[in-house]
Amino acid sequence: MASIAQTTISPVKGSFNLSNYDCVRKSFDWEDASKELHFWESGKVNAAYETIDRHVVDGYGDKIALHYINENEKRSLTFSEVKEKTDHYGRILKQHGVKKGDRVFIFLPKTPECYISILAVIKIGAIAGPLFEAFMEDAVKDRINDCKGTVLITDKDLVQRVQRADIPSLETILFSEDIEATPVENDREEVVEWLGKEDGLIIHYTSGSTGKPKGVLHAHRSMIHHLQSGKWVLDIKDDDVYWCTSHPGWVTGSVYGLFAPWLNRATIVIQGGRFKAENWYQLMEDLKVTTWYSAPTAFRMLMSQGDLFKNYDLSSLRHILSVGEPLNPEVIHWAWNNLGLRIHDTWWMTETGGHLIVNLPAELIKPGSMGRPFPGITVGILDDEGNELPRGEVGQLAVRAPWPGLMKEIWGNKDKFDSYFKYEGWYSSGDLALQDEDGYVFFQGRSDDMINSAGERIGPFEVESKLIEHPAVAEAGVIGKPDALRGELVKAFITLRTGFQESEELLEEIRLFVRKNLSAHAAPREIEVMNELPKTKISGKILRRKLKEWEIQKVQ
Ligand code: 6R9
Repeated sequence: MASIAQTTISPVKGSFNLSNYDCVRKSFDWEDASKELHFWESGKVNAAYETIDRHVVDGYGDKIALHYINENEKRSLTFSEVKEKTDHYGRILKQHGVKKGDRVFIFLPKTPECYISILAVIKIGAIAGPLFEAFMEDAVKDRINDCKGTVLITDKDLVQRVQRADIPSLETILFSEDIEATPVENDREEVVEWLGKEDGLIIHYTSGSTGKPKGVLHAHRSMIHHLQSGKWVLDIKDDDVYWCTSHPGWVTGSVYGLFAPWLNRATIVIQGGRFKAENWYQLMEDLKVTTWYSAPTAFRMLMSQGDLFKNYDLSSLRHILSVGEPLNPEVIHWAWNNLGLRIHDTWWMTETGGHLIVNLPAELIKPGSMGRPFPGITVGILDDEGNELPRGEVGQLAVRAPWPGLMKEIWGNKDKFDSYFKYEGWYSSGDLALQDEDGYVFFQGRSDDMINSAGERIGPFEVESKLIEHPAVAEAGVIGKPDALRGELVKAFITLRTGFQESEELLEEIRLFVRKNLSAHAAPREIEVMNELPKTKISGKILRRKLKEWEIQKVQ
């Protein structure tokens, strides 16, 4: 059995939305969770309605729905205002002929307009495709082309990265700067399109290890998962000020930055601009943030700033959560010793649509573990034949399927979708883990070549494909190199075409080439030139595993 941390941290005193996990675990039923939502009675399903409009109908229209804060801007909107804006955006989209099931992409920085656009698309029954603001030309183009998006909402700055001529399905580009002032022809028209639980909600692209990013499509039924995990894991209460630091282009930013908090009627914080420790602490002080959901890389960056937190009043903070990459025990101890708060790790994936393994606020935390299965979720650790392994053994982390948040399909790729269900009755995550006697799950790594840098999933294939488009690069193998701050960093091994000489300028040019065409987070931070790359004897495939072994040996 792998060695695991034995120290635990008890819950701090307080009232929690769920305080008896073992009892609830046995009796919990997803159907019951749905009853809170309007559609349970009305039969009319629309996640945007449940997220915003429902609260206005229930008399909470004047409650602050969001605080927006950027270097030179600060504003707030109530639930009524968000409702009106999503209605207006929805009507404009309808005027442009958007219909149920159409794919509408949103390519905007983290602003209220980004959130409003996503909800407006959903409100009129179309499928929202949020794109991360740092994506470059090819990343934007590939995603819209894959599911044939017809409309794009962007701004006059980001539109420069949209190569319209290469996206034949794209009929309309709308600028968020203009939508507000554009008149609608019929401002009485009913905006909400009533749907079924299985209808498409949102599509998130995520990296694979062997191909282009895949479009993970979620259905409206996911809102049950979002609602319930928001209640129990985020522990949202009516006077909370909730801040999720992720952009809605990543699944954490949509599910736990938008849906889960707003389904639970929380006031959310939307923060623009780049990471800066001072600004983050200042924001928490100014807005009296109570609940904060972020990622290990961000916590490690704050930790590296030492006592900086002492300059700020963080007394409103009561609940911290983490996701996306392994959360080091030392980070948990740092927060406990310095902020007096535990960090609650959560494990899930784009494909799972919501939390599956969690640390509930009222439960013991074992630093080093990701927590225990969410009520209603059964985890299995499987061997390569799909048999369950005894507690304490490392194997494939799998989950009994289905559950409400589980993806509906991989866009246009049934084989890929089916590959997640190769063991009868189980969803296979691709992660390796062990589960201890108490049910706590410990992450052990990936079973494939996926890279996790600062919580972002990066497929080596996509980076390799981009590298070899550069005229100097003959072949490329890309791996995640262990890194204290980012978990892993993207490292490329390349061979050069004849006629090219290795030089610092050339390597920098190659790095910028990937950065400019793909995205900043996928650009290799290190590039090493080799005479040849290790390959499999029979098929001649580049052996990423070998490259990784070398790299790890170098570090040790
Ligand atoms: C929500 C999200 C999913 C992959 C997942 C795993 C890694 C996520 C983690 C974690 C260790 C945690 N991951 N949470 N690893 N501890 N608490 O992150 O989705 O971007 O699809 O990534 O991230 O490897 O399989 P996504």
